[in-house]
Amino acid sequence: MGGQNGNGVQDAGEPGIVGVTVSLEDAAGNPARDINGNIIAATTTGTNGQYQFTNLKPGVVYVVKFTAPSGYQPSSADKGSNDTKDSDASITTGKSQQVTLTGGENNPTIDAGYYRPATIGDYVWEDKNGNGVQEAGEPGIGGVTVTLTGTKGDGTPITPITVTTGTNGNYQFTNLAPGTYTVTFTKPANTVTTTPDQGGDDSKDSDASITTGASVPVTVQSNETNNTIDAGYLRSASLGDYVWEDTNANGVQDTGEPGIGGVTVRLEDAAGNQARDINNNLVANATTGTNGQYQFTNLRPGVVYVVNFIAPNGFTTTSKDSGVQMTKTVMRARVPANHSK
Ligand SMILES: [Ca+2]
Ligand SMILES: [Ca+2]
Ligand SMILES: [Ca+2]
Ligand SMILES: [Ca+2]
Repeated sequence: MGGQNGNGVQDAGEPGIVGVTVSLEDAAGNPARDINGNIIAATTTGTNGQYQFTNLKPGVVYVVKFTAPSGYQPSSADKGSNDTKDSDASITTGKSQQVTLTGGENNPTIDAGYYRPATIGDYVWEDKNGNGVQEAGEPGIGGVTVTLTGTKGDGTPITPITVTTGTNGNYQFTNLAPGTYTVTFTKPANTVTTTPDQGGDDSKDSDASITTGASVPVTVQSNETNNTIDAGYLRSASLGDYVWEDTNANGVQDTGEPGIGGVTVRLEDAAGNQARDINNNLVANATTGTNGQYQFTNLRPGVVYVVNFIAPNGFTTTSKDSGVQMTKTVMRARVPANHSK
């Protein structure tokens, strides 16, 4: 009687449920009577889920009523084409169709299938280093919209369900029928989706498609909890911020040393090519403002950036920052320059 895939059909490996109350009623919904006119007592299913009423009267209407066991939900009735393998209990009343027997008949086709609710979750996090793996120091992201769509095991599409992640980044869809579902994450503002399926541990990786935000379809069985459906996002970083005239050439920004405007600053990758931002677009050169400041924003955490300062006319660049491992801290770039006077 236990349905694990929720399709309403008794499949191989789906166990019987012991201790379920089964009663027999007449056409009017009263307790039924046997061939001798005695009221038939309710029974309970045995260890393999089986029950039987014997000594019944031919030619009269009987209805089998199943009482759903605690923690279980009824499978849909009359699925598939084989009455010996389907469920006959109405999901609302627990009652079978009316059955009328002939003398000597044994009808073993009146069955009931139940499932236990399934759960899908459970985490949206900030993938600070952009490696696609949940690690210590990478916090959850709250307020992210997560939507569940899909189809129950009996083929019925569900009405989409939407939840929002809590402050710790957790979410969960509970009380689901066994079935096949897709989880779609809505990307938070100012982030990009990390690459899914990294690192070989599904409980620690991201499952959201970079293009659609959706997971692959996930199938859950009766009573199953799948908490491996997660999404990681990177927040962009920035880098700057100052070019100045090192009047005394000591390499330190001293009081009274002015910023230099109009300096071209090129951001490069480790190979010396023009760098790309968090969205993989080329980063345009910056030019310092009149106070010597510049900034590159919308950069990708976890990749190498090199800042290449192109000395303005009349100045000589005496060193160049290189091999900068991006973090979320803002780098103060120094450009010692000798002003020819
Ligand atoms: Ca089944
Ligand atoms: Ca049946
Ligand atoms: Ca990570
Ligand atoms: Ca996962």
